[in-house]
Amino acid sequence: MDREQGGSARLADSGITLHSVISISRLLDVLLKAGQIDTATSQNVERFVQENNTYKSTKKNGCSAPKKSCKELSYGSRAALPDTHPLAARLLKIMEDKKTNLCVSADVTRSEELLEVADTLGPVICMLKTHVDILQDFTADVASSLKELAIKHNFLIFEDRKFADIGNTVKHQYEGGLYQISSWAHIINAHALPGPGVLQGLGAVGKPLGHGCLLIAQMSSQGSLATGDYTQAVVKMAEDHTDFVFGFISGSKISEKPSLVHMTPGVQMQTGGDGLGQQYSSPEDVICTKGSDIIIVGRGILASSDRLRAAEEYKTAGWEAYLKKLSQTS
Ligand code: S5P
Repeated sequence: MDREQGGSARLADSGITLHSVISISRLLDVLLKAGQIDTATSQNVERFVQENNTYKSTKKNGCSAPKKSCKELSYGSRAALPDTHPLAARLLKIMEDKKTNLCVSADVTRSEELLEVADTLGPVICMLKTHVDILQDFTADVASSLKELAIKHNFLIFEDRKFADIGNTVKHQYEGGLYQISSWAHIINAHALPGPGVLQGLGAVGKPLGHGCLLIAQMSSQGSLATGDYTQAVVKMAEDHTDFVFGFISGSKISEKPSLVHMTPGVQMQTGGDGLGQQYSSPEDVICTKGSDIIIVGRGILASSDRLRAAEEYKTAGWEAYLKKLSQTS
C-alpha cells in the first residue's frame, strides 16, 4: 500500500515507477463510503499523512512546495490586488519593504520588558504579537508607548486575544475594560466557534477604525479540534467577511485567495514540543512546504540570551523559505 508520504516521489526521482495495490487516500474513501470511519477520522488521517510526508524534492532547492493551482505571488503583488483588505495591504507592503515575514510573540509578563522587546526587535519584524492580559503592570501609557514603537520601527500590533463569545460580549471586550484593545491593536483574532455574530460584534468596533481580524482555523497544539470540516467552515466564514477578516491563524495555507494572509504559530528551528501540548515546525517547513505567509515565534527568540541575534536568524530563515517558494512556482 502507498502511504503517500513521499515513497513514490522518492522512487520517481530514481526513475522507478511505483504501481501500488492501494493508496491510503483510496483506502480512506472506501472505508468512509462503507460507513466504517467518519469524516473527522478520515480528515485527521489525511492531515497526519500530509504533515508526515518526509519527501523533499531534490530537483529544486530541497524544499517540497505544497500543491498549487496557480503561481505564488510575491507579498508586494498581493498588497496591490484590488480585493486585499487595506490593513493586509499595509502588512504585505511592510513585509516586502523590510524583507521579513517574522512576527514575534512577545509573551512576557512585565511592561518594561514588552517595550524593550518591541524596541530591540522592531527593525526585524513585520508584526508584534501581544497577550496583554499576562502583563502584571499594564497601564494606558504602555499601550501609547507600544504604538509609538510600532510607528518608529514600522510594524503592526496584533493582540492575540482569541475572542470567542457572542457579538455583544466581544464588542465590549474589544473596546472597553482595562485594556481598551481597539485603541492600540491593529489586529485581533477570533475563534469562529460562536458563528458570524462574533465578527459582527468585533467588526462594529474594528471596522470604523480600519482594523482587521484573523480567524483561528487550525491550532498548533496537540489534539486540537480545529481540523477538517471545522477548518473548512472557518475558511468559508473568512471568505464571506473580507471587509474585516483578512486572514487566518493556521498551520498551512488553507485558502487559495491571495488576498488572505496565513499566519502560523508553533515555530522553532528545532522541531518538537514544550511538554504542554505545543508542537513546533521549522520556518522552512511552515513557509515553503506548508505554504503559510508569516511565522509567529515566541520562545524560540525570547528564551535566547541574544534575542536580536535569534530574531535575525528567524527572519533570515523565514525570508529564504519565502524566496525558495517563489522560485519554485515562477
Ligand atoms: O494555535 C496556536 C495559536 C496561537 S495564536 N498556537 C499558538 O501557540 N498560538 C500563540 O503563539 C500562543 O498563544 C503563543 O503566544 C505563541 C507561541 O509561542 P511559542 O513560545 O510557543 O513560540
